[in-house]
Order: sequence, then C-alpha cells, then structure tokens
Amino acid sequence: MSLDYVKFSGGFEKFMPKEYRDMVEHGPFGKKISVSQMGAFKEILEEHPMCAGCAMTLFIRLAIIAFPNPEDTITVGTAGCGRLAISQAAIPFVYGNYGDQNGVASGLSRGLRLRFGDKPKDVVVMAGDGGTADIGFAQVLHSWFRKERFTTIMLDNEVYGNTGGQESGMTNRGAVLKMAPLGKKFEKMDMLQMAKVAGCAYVATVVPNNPRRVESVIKKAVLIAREVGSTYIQAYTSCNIEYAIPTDKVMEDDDFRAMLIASGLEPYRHSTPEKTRQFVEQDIARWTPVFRAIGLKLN
Ligand SMILES: Cc1ncc(C[n+]2csc(CCOP(=O)(O)OP(=O)(O)O)c2C)c(N)n1
Ligand code: SF4
Repeated sequence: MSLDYVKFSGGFEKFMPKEYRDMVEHGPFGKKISVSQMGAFKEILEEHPMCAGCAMTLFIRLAIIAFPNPEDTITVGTAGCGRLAISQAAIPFVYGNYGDQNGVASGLSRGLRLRFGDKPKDVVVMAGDGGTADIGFAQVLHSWFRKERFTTIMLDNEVYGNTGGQESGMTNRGAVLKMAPLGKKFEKMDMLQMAKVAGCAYVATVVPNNPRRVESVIKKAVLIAREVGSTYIQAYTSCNIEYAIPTDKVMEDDDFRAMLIASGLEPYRHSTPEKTRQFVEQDIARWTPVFRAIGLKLN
C-alpha cells in the first residue's frame, strides 16, 4: 500500500503485461485526477462482471476515481453485487463474512494508524443495503458510535440484488420484487438519520447521475474520516435487473431519484413517477383517519 506497489521491480519492466504497464504509466496513482478527465487515463477499475447498465458499477467506478490517495487506500466489502466490481480494481480489497465489513474495517483502520502513524492510509467500506442496514447493521452502528475513522458507503439498490431480488430494510414500502411478491409492508429504514444520531461527522446521499457531486462527496467523506471520525454516504444505485428498468432508462431512473432526494420527497421514491404518485396517495389515505382523530386539518 504505497506508490511502490504500482512501480516496476528493477529489471522486470519489459516482462510486465500491457495492462500492468498502462496502469503504471497512465494510471492515476500519485496524481491528482478528476472525474472530468475520465477516458483520458487508465482507470483503477475498468473490467467487471456486473450486469450491463448497472448503475452500481458506474458509482463504484466514480468513487474509486475520487479517492484522494488511491495508492494508500484499502477497500473493505462483503457479499453482494458490489464486490464483483470492487475486487477487480487495482487497489487492495478485503472481503470478510457477510455483514462483518465495519468490524473488519475498524480493526484495519486502527492497525494502519498504529503501523504508519501520521502517514495517511484510508479505509473505505463499500457494501450493499442488505449488508449495511440488515445483516451488518449492529457492526455498522457500533463503528459509528465508536467514531471509527473510516468511510462507510452503502450501495443502496433497495434490494438483495446478488441473490435474486429479496426485499431489504432499504426497500420502499409497497415495492413488489421477484422474491417479495406480496409487496414490502414497512417503510424504508432511515439510515441517514441513524448515522447522524450515531455521531457520524459527515453524512450525504448521492446518485451517480452527477459524477462531479459523487467526486466531491467521496473526497470530503474520506478526508473527514481521516482526520475526524466516521463518515457515511448513501449512494442510490438503480438495479436494472431486479427493478426491471430497461438498460437505456437507468440514468432516467437515477435522475428521477436525484430529483426526489433534492425535493425532500425521498421516502416516496419509486421506480417511476406514476408509481410514486400512487404511493403518495396511498400514504395520505392511510394517515387521514389518524390526522382526523387527533384533530389535525389536512389541506
Ligand atoms: C452469512 C451469509 N448469508 C447469506 C449470504 C447470501 N447472500 C449473498 S449476497 C446476499 C444479498 C446481498 O444483498 P445486498 O447486501 O443488498 O447487496 P446487493 O447484492 O443488492 O448489491 C446474500 C443474502 C451470504 N453470502 N452469507
Ligand atoms: S443484479 Fe442489479 S445491482 Fe446486481 S449487478 Fe445486476 S443490475 Fe447491478
């Protein structure tokens, strides 16, 4: 984990494969590179086995470009779609049991500080919504309460994508999925609020439809975690397979979600404007008798 690991060992230069040579000669290690230069340098993550059109892959690619010091960064992940791409990147990746990622990252981040002192070594967790808000929930929350100095990124596709479409705590109420045919009965978990209550130093939501914002949010989160304490990013990443979004409409779905987040309607996110309208109407109908009973007037 230093610039040395992306340099040629003496005498081996001419024997190295082209991919490796490209990485050493044209990669972003040790340089300040921005997402606006995408396509003009060899990226740390290029090839991956994820579904065509998957927004999660685009997000992971952008996030890795945004790491302030990729040569001094370790990613930590867990079971789920994201690890299929993250493990293909040319930076170290630690993969534990499902849901262990924030426990593993706590030990790793502390160990790196002991070993390297003031030289920054960043730890970034990237895990799905199931891994973060369901199976790994206790470890995630405790790492935040302990103010562990690393960044947690939730790859929130609102479903267990890798296992064929079960609902997660982050699925919206009412959503019908391949392996949740009756529709989710409960609300999406408010992990942003939980991160604030648990004392995270920086909390943000992002959607990969805006690469510059992804870049700025990731950089801030990593630098704040380095100096201050836990940081949390909730990245909405459309799952075109489990939500049956046509590949050419994935960015429209992301634009729509970004608009809902910006307008404060985030709890009513749904995959199309029509579904969202129905969902809001259902919600108002459900609450009307309660409001009447307590004497609250509805406009
Ligand atoms: C202890 C354990 N239980 C269950 C699994 C099976 N499993 C693999 S991925 C996954 C769901 C992943 O969902 P999520 O974390 O939301 O990530 P996504 O695949 O949607 O990106 C499950 C249940 C496992 N690998 N380990
Ligand atoms: S199942 Fe969904 S999240 Fe997983 S790789 Fe495919 S599109 Fe992406």
